[in-house]
Amino acid sequence: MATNRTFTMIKPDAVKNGHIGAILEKITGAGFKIVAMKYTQLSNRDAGEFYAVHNERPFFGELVEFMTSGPIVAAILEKDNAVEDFRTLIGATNPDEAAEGTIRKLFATSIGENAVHGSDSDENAAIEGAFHFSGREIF
Ligand code: DAT
Ligand code: MG
Repeated sequence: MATNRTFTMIKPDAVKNGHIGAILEKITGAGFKIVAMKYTQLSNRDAGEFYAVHNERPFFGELVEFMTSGPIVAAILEKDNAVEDFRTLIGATNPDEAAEGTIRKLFATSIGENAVHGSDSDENAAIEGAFHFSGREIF
């Protein structure tokens, strides 16, 4: 059975472009409750660990460089069917392929700088949430 939490980051491109407020409005407007949130910046080590599954991919260096290039907003979100519904809300990895009205269609710059992260499974949602938040930061 699907759990009811997912993990997201508003990535450095969207923060730099002034989209934090609009993205949070899309998220809460779609029925997600914010149960943890922080404004922070990833170190090289953080980003390398977070994206370790991609470390053999040709874009890994660029990905780490981009994800550490400025502050991000990290959050844990709660809703029924959170992981799947949030992936639908953000749209495809490549904004050119993302459906109209999705967060990536509206706010992403490119496939590499694509505005938001969303966990791809319940297991990863739990791992990613725990990577960024301690128990007493989750409400
Ligand atoms: P998603 O973020 O949609 O889960 P992913 O897990 O396949 O996508 O990749 C993680 C991030 O890596 C993605 O958000 C942006 C970057 N990325 C993926 N594919 C890429 C590519 N072909 N070129 C550049 N960056 C890419
Ligand atoms: Mg992914």
